[in-house]
Amino acid sequence: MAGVWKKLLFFGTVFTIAGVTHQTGLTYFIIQEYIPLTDVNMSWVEAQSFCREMYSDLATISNDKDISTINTMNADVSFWIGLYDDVNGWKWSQMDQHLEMQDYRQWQEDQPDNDGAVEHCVSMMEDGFWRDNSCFHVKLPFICFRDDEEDQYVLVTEKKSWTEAQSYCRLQHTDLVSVRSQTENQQVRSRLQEKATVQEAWIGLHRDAWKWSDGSPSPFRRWWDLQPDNENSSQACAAMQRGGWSDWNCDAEFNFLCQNITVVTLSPQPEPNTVSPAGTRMTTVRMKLQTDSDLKDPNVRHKVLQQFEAALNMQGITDVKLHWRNLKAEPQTKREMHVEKE
Ligand SMILES: [Ca+2]
Ligand SMILES: [Ca+2]
Repeated sequence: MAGVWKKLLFFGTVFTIAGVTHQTGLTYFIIQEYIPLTDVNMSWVEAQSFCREMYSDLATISNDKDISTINTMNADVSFWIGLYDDVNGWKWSQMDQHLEMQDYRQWQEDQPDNDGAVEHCVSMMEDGFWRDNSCFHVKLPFICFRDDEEDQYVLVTEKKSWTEAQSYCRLQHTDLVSVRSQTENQQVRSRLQEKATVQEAWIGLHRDAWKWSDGSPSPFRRWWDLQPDNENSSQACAAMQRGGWSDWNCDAEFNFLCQNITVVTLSPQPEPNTVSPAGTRMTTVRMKLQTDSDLKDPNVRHKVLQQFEAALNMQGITDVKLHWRNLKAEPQTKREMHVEKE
């Protein structure tokens, strides 16, 4: 069943080159191929599993060119992409300084709610319970930790954003405070209660928001106006429609966009370039392709050549004609490519 999908849908795939790097005589190409799944609706997690099983992952979209490529493949429908809000990715500011991960949490009822999709930092109320707030737009007093056995907790009553508070604590003391147990929570709460004017203060808990399923660090985003909004505090997965993105409940069922990543390794050949009688220089390049795509498919092979040619052009090498040459003694996936330069 899944195999049939792959075969039927493969016709609609588009390749783009995601990156070219050089490393000690070898050149690596990473070819990203988008595969739209338009005949099936799944939740985001189901779609992710499907893409990981059949291809590489749900799609990462890294630039305007990717958007244009995808727009030629999909009409008005909504479809999942690989972007998700890591709502459980809480970490302590001090973890950056190798503090051990702890699971202790003291959330207020109905928190964290990521109201408006902008709440990625945490404050403590005077009753000792926590809630999430905007790291940039909300200004609060805060509690720093300092490495001093006598007096570890410093309440700063000046109101700052979480990010400003973190910088202040790191500069003046050690860091924003970590709260890793009921005992520590009580100690920090006591410090907060010492000032009657302070009802709420930043602590060191925070998280990153949107992440790509394949781990790509790409910061590219193409949200529609007023999105993401985390409507009803229940939206943590991104879908694309008509070129822009919105956040949706991850249980919604949509079409989706997978990606296949092909890693192409070029090995330099030992023999020198040969010049044909007609004056054409012929270079043989051995390529190793790591891919789930069917390299016996002429369509796939043609597209790999196209992308390779585009990559050569980007490096100022033009007027080349590329051909595949099969090597009988080698496994199916190892082939040589001819580069003719006129
Ligand atoms: Ca909140
Ligand atoms: Ca939304």
